[in-house]
Amino acid sequence: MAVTVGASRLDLGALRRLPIDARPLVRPGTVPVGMVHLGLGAFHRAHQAVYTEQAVARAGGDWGVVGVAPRNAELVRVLTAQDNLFSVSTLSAADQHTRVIGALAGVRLATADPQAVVALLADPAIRVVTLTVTEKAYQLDPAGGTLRPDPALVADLTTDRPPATVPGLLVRGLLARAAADAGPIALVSCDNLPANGRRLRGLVSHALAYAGAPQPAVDWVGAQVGFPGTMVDRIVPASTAETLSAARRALGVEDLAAVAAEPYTQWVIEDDFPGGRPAWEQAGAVLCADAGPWERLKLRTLNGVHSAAAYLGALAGCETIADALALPHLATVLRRLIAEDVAASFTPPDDVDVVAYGEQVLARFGNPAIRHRTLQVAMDGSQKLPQRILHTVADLRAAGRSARWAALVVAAWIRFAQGTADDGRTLPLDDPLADRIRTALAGAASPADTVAAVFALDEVVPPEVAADETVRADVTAWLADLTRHGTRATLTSAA
Ligand code: CS2
Repeated sequence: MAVTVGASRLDLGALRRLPIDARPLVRPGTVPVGMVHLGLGAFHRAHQAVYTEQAVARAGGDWGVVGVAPRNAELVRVLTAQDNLFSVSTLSAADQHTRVIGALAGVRLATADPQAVVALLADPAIRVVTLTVTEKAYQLDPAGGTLRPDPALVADLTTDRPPATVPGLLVRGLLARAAADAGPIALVSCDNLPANGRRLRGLVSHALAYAGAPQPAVDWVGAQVGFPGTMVDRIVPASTAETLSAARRALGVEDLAAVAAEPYTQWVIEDDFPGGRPAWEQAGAVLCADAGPWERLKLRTLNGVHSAAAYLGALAGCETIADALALPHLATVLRRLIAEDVAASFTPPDDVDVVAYGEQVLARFGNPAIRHRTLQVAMDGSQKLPQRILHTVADLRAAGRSARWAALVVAAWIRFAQGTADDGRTLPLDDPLADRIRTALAGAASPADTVAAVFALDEVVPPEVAADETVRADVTAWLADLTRHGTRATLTSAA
């Protein structure tokens, strides 16, 4: 549907014209600032922003959020023009509900004014920093979690120039906060990394060491900064023209920062907030001592199966995850992946039935109103595969079990990285390690050579998986099938 020319814009003045149930739960601009969020992408807007607004509406607290976009100048321009307002449309097959969210108290663009971000992190009013910056922004080796700084991060850590990377911003901010003794704070990773709280703590401590930070500052960070781990969940595809049209139909005004999301939402948070936190439990979040089991459940079952559907779907020419789910036999194969491999690889939290959880995940993937592109889920595979699939493989093999279905996902990723779909169309390799992956693939002719070359990428493939001949043979056999017979035939004979 075409955008209506001249439709007025979402901003504070437009709120009173909105349907009552589409208005924010708090009066925008009236909640004092207490939080910074790094990474203003669609996921944040439909997840932490929604929880935080609801927590403040129910329980109060000075938890207005300053949203920092690392690079997206256009989004910051739009949100500024809209008085920091945006809407979330919750979509199911039968229903749409759109509401404007009033959580954001301000927005900043890190590349335009990094010092303002550093100053915020050192501001005693700020006591919580949440992050959704995607896996690659942490600059950690995905398999092992050690720091692999690129030249921009090295410059951030070893020179005085304004920081240009997320770890650079955090380290400069923490050093400024330590120098000002500005009080305790929690840095909360909400990215799909394994043990994300521990990873972020490790990142900060490696980066401080790399920067040669003085011992009193290192001690201050050790004593004053919490790194709670979290499990975050809601399917929120990148916004499209359709997302904006749906928001406009519901609101009667133009919202250029609109997002659309599925109804399901979950947030499990370790309760380690030395400077306090919003009452997120009032908004349905679960606060606990250890989010690890929830995180494994979600990364392996939801995200692992998502990646499986994305690679196999993209190879078969499917545009969206929902289309992929409709491929003959794909759902059967994903059910076997869940029941035979994923469920056998770890102990779930609170006696969750992994197979039932997996059924719910498959139903969510099939939501026809959520047009999540296979290529979006497929991107950054090198950063995602370890926690989504390769740790499942490692744990199954350590227990002496087969990892045959997980091996199919590894093979599908490799075939995807080779760059051609079954119908001959080119598939984009959008990955921070794209050059290394391409170089590895270029020299290999047979499926066995290809798997050997990919298994030699030690920042992606854990050593015990790379050395496992059974896994290597399984991945090679699947890759040979996908190459010779195509995805549909491979699924038919596997199911
Ligand atoms: C997806 C996730 O893009 C991806 O890699 O698997 O963004 C997924 O939609 C979310 O983690 C759901 O909580």
